[in-house]
Amino acid sequence: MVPTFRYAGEKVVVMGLGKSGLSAAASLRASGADVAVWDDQPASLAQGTAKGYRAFDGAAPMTGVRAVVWSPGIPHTYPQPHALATKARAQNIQLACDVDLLLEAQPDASVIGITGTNGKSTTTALIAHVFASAGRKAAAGGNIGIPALDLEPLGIGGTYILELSSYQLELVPHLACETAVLLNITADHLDRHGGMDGYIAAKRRIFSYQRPPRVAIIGIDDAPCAALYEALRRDGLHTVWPISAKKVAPGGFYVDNGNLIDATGPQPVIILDLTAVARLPGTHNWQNAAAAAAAARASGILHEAIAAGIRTFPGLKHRQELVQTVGNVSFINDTKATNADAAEKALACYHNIYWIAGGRPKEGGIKSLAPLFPRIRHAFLIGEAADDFADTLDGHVPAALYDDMETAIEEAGEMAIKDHLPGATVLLSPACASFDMFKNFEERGDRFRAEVLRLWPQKEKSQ
Ligand code: UMA
Repeated sequence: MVPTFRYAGEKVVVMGLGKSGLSAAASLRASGADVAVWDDQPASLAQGTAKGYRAFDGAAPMTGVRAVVWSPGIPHTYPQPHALATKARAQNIQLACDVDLLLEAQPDASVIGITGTNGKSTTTALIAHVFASAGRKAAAGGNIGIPALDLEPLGIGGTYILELSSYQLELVPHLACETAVLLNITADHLDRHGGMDGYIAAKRRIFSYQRPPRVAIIGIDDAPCAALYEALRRDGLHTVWPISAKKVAPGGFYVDNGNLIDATGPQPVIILDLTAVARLPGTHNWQNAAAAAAAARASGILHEAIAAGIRTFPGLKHRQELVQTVGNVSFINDTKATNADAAEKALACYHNIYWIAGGRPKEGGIKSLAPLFPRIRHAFLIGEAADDFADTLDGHVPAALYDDMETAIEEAGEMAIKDHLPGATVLLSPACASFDMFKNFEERGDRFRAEVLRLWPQKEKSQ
């Protein structure tokens, strides 16, 4: 746990008692702060009071409150500000999330921030793995699922590798990354940012107040990021390294014919052949690898050590995770694909796909995936989006609707095993949020893994 002594003896309100709120409350209390907590869900609030925290009295004035630690999932501006956010701001109290408390508490440690619509967890974990295999003192956390204050104090010589969501980027006034990575931008979370401009503005904050050597690493494979890249180059404040998985990126890191290339020096240097790295399939993962290599290089890690780290990366749960193989059928858990753009990345990696999709729909549905429909043998649709997805697939892909994911898994697996097509893949890549049927995407992925292993327990081969 990272202590937050700056707030010792001060009144602090922790708003939201999910993972990050509970972690912040624990650090603050252990550091001597006077902590009051709130959560709009009575059960979550009760969990907090059962731990001995005082419930915040929403009707009382906020006199003497030094800070409000805001959970990133709670709206504070769009679509409507939460009443407590309005009240705090009226008292000139700035909202900040747990990541900000870490940055305040650990000013001597270095910070690498990673954001982007897709791929940020894989990139964060990959950077952390490269640092660990190079013998560097580092810790990864943030949106990846490890609350910032649950990390260890690193101090001087240590590096925090922080996955930052657009929600968190609006709540980190002390952010000052040595190295900041923006992977890509496609529409997501627009309701929380008042539209696309607000979402891009939130992502851009990762480059604010960077500390020397101020390395800005930006994917140039989508229009919003390419425009930001040009703008940062023009402002002259940063060392800007472009990254691409699709084209030559002079002065940056890119992938050509599967080779990851560092072109920041006088001559381009091949770091390694990514086609041989089974845990990073697809061009989207090649972009993640290019970003990770760039971030490691910015911290002085040599090419050989970067290549060794990338080669031995074990992969992440819930992102194209190989759960089981039965004969020639692979069962892949890609529950983290909560929008069409993320699902597209996985669909592009396989042929003869038995696709389990659906959940709480995102704007635009799956129309953008039409070019990949020929890869899908059959769709098994669940959740609130099922009818809409079936309409989009009609005439292109045979589809059936299911009330629960378990039945969809069983039928998808049986059909794939019976069809016996080469490289067949049962792919959970829902292109939807999970909240209509599950607590979160992790629960959806855990249930997929458990059900696959219950139905086909024999582990024949692992990747
Ligand atoms: N709550 C209220 N009032 C509201 C809304 C929510 O009181 O109006 C309460 C809920 O009852 C709940 C708490 O706030 O108890 C939830 O807080 P939270 O949603 O911020 O969740 P945490 O458990 O603290 O998790 C957060 C991140 N969640 C979100 O940003 C939504 C986690 O990212 C992150 O891993 C964790 O902190 C640790 O840093 C998850 C996520 O879905 C993975 N992120 C989004 C994404 O990746 O797309 C941004």
